[in-house]
Amino acid sequence: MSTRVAVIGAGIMGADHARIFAEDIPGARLEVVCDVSQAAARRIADSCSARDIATDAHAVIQRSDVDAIVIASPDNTHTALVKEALSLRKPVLCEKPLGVNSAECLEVIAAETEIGMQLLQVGFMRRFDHAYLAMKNALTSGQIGQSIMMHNQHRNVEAPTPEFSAMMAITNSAPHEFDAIRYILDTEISSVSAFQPALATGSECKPVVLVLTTHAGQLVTVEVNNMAAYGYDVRGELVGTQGSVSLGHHESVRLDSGLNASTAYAADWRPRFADAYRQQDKAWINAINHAEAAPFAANAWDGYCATAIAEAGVSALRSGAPTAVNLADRPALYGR
Ligand code: ISE
Repeated sequence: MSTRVAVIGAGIMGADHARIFAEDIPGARLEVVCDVSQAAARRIADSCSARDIATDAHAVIQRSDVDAIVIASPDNTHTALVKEALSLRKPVLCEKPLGVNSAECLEVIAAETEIGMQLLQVGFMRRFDHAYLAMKNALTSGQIGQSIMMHNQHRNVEAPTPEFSAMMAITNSAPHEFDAIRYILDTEISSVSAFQPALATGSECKPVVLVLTTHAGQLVTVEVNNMAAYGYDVRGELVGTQGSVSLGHHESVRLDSGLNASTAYAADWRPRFADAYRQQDKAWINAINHAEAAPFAANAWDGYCATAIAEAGVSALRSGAPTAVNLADRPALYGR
């Protein structure tokens, strides 16, 4: 059985997903690449041997030769497209963020709850990363005792655009951490405080340090730095009562040469998380083909929580005060 997939959005992530479906996933067939730019859709479709291209996402979702949809279009288009796919009971893998605000995410939750089954997976691929999985395993196996603190660093070489602000770093970059924290600690976030260096850096996007408290009582830090300059670098440490576990180094190769040892940094997140994306997409197709939930995957509730935490982070940065994360009631469809 082959699931016929349409990828909506032929930007960086759409192109990556298209390639993964074309090359790496038995049980899936890349049917359509859709983008408002026909040339972009054509370029990706040709390089991935997709059967067809399109420029109208709504029409693609309706097509009878499309079974499942990957949404990698601009953030502000996500929820409308997700809701359209859900109304036709078509499974969706939606890139993060699920919505640009929590109200949008709640609309998706309402739509899915009405259908009564989970058809949406949110693209928090770090859940499939071997290092994050090992971190979670160190905790659940009891090796580090009880978790008390988690430290996260998320550094990009530079902001994607000159207007990209610190607020946008909280809503666009940090949700990966928000999701990983909830996933690993298995608790919700209670409050967020936000801090920035006072000195001028010449960038719109000065680093932000967020301090989060959890329902279970842990203290968590998140540094989001979109002017790191030296390379893409994600670090993390989970500190327990009996030990600590850290994400390993970003590269597996160390070069020893000229009286020096060095490792290379990638320019963006794709090499670091290439395998996680692959595993995520594979799990999504496997779940569709076997009509079961993908283990580890983020659902609509997780997408909503990440956006709600980001909102609290933005208001904490604006006000300078700790901000509570007030979540809606979790529908039974999403477990306890
Ligand atoms: C980007 O949108 C991503 O999703 C990447 O995974 C993340 O590392 C980067 O900071 C974001 O801007």
